[in-house]
Order: sequence, then C-alpha cells, then structure tokens
Amino acid sequence: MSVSKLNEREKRYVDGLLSLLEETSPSVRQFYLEELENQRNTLKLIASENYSSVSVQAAMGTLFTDKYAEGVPFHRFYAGCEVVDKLESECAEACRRLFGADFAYVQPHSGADANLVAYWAILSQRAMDPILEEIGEKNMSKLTPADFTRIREACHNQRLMSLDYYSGGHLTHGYRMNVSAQMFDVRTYSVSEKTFMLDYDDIEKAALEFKPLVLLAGYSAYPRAINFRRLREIADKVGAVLMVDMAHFAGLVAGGVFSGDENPVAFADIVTSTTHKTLRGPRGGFILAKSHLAPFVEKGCPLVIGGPLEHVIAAKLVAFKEALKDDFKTYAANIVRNSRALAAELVSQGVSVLTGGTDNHIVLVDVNKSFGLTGRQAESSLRSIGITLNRNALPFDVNGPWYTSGIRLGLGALTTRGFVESDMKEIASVIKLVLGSTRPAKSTSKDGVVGLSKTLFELDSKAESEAKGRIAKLLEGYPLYS
Ligand code: DSN
Repeated sequence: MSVSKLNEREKRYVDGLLSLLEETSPSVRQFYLEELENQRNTLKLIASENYSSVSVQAAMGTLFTDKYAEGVPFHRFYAGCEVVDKLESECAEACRRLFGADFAYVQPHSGADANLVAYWAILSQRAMDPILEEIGEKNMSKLTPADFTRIREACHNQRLMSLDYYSGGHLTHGYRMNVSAQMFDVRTYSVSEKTFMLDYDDIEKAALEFKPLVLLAGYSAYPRAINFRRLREIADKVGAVLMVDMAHFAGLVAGGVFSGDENPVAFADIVTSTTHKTLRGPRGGFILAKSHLAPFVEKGCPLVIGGPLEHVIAAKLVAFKEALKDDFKTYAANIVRNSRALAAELVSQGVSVLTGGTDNHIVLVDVNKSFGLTGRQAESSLRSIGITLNRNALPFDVNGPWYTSGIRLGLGALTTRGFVESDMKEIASVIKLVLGSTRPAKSTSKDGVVGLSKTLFELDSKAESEAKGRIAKLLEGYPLYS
C-alpha cells in the first residue's frame, strides 16, 4: 500500500477528523484543507520534507499528548506512566533494531534537540565525569559552588570540528548564530574547491592540527556518500569522539542504501537524526549511541529536554515499524534512482549540478552559473509555477546565506508520491524552461541607483503558462492522499 494513497479506512479517518473540526474549530479545518491543496498541487522537491502515512499522522493526534513523562521508561518523575513506559521502550527498541545500534534514545523533539543532547552527553562523559570521579561525588546537586564552577568551565570551549555551513553543514554544527558555536571552540572543514566533495586527507590534516574533542560529520546539503570508516580512523588518530548527524539520510541508512563504510551507525560513537526527512516519520528526533555513551545520552531529560512528547513517540513507533518492512528498502533505493536520474537529466540539459551528480536524495544546482540568478530568485520563480524547493548556499558562495547562488532539490517526497526515473526528464526540462526564462528585475536603491535586484525577478509569461500546464499534468499522474 502506497503511503500517498488512502484506503477506505484512512479516508473514513480523515473525513471524521474534518467533520469534527468543522464543528469545533472551523479555521483549523480550513487551514488543513488549504495545506492539503498546497501539498497536493505542487511538486515538492524540498529535500528535508516528505509525506508521512495517515497512520503516522493519526498516532500523533492522540491522548498521549496529555501525559507528562519526565525521566526515562520505568524511571519517571511522574505518576501514571505505566502505559507510556511500554510505548516509549517499544519505540526505542524498534529504532535500535532498525539501525542495528547498541542503544536508541527517542525523546528529542527535533534534530536540533538531538544534537544538543548529543553534545552534552559527550561533554558529560569526556569533560565532567573525570572531574566528578576525582571529587568523589556523582550527584551534581551535592557539589560545592566551587566544584560546580569547575565542571561548567571544563565544558566550555571544548573543540568541535564540523563541515562548514557553505559546504552543506547544518546551523547546529557550529554556525556562529547557533548555541553550538557559543559552547564550543569550532573549526570547520570545507569541501574541496576543485571537486566540491569531502577530501579526507584535508580533514585528517586539519584534525591533527586542531585536535578536536568532537569530530562531526553529516549535512543539510551535500549530495555524496560519506566514508565513515575513514572518518573513524581520523577520529581515532586524534582521540576524538565521532559524531554523525544523519538527519537527511536516515531513511537511506534504514533502507540499506548506505551500508558498509557508508553506514554511520557502524563507525560513529553517537549518531543523531530527525525522523521526518527520508525516514518519512513524524517531525522529531532521536539518537543512537554506542554503549559507552548510552548512560549519558539517557540523561537527555532533564539535561536538555523537559517532558518527552509521548504522542510523537507513538508516531515514531509507527514510522519505525513502517521502515522495518521490506518495501521501505525499495522506497529508499528508488529515492536514489530518482535523484540520480534528475541530476543526469539536468546535466544533459546543460545545467550546472554540483559534483556532477548525486549518491543520495539531494541534487544541488548552481543557478548563478547556469542562469545568472540568485537562489532566492530561482526559488520564487519555480514556486510561482508550482515547484516547491529551497534556495541553498553553495560552497564558497558569493551571494551569502540569504540570497545564495544555489537551489537544493530532494527526491524523498516525490518518490513517496510514486514518481519514477522516467518522470525526471520532464521535471528537469520544466526547471530548465522556467529558470532559463527568468531574469533578475531592475530595482532602485534608497539612493536612487538603478541595478539588478537579488530578490525580484521577471518570468516570461509564455514560459510561465506552459510550465504550469506541464506541472499540473505531472501531478495528475500521482495524486496525493486521493
Ligand atoms: N531545515 C532542515 C533542512 O532543510 O536541512 C534541517 O534543519
């Protein structure tokens, strides 16, 4: 059964929900219908989004939202947790099994939360614990103010090495506006200026020089597989903890596309993730850890998290069970087939695709080089004809993180909807038509100087109406939640 098509029971569920909302909260019902229209009638190429099953959505909308459960299963600070204890421990076990990990922690509300818990778990083990051992007191509340200050100071300015934002790293990987950069002394590594891919020898050189406590891999916008065995070797050489943020490609790991040296779970001490991208679950996060870090990760509440969201944990369990089924492997393989086909079509139509292709669900296009546009203009122009995707900074981007020179395309959602490789030629051709017919508009600055806008654009009206028709036709072939 395809996630994007509804069976009779699912239809009845949605109908029931809508008629209930009609009575109790008509505006919510109206927004639901508008969002359905939006998701249904546009070609969703946002790399971090997907379409979850109605079972995932239904599990989220349950009475579990009413239960507080601070602590961990069977060790809570609230009464009445007998049922959520079973729910949460089954969810963690399904997650652990799905990825073949030593330990899984399913409480993080998001990927950013998961990263914060992971950072502090590492700091707890590597910076705090040795001091607590030395003092001979494990209970923080019993420490003297002076000892507690010593602990806090030991945790600050530890070294983190991660992929830089422009090379595809995430904000929570040490971007200055994020708390990660304010906690850690951060040094970033970039992709190679020649290939736009990771250069492991360069990373090793930088790591030997910087000697990070945490070597972090993972990305928000990088189209290639990562050799985690090689990163493990580098981490071991410098005594670093290897942390991987697999938020984007968790579905490809679960579905067996990334195996062997490309499977982070086999090599990293700690792996963080979201549940809603290629993994196709509810919006949320989780952490996998090797046994030596598990006791520290488990203290995520109250370290970072307050009450875990048991209704989302219920939906995570539904999603993990879906991903444990054989057809999820097919889904994951199809994502990469589609992604490769789209990259190849764009290249064959003369569009500049970073690294010349892809190994995962992401395709990065340099719209500045190919069309003389900013990413912001390309994003808006494509949205105006029914393609939804993000602008994205590219390595060494001259247009900064707001305007950018690139767009990021992701195939997780369209693959769920049923699109296949042979559709990619038409999608690439519409993208080429639209961007090739878009020009930066003129704009006048406050001082009266006329120049080219980085935001405003003009799209040829003939191309616009042709593209809209072609997108509508593509969408007709793969109805969503029909
Ligand atoms: N916003 C997500 C992404 O687009 O990669 C990650 O936070």
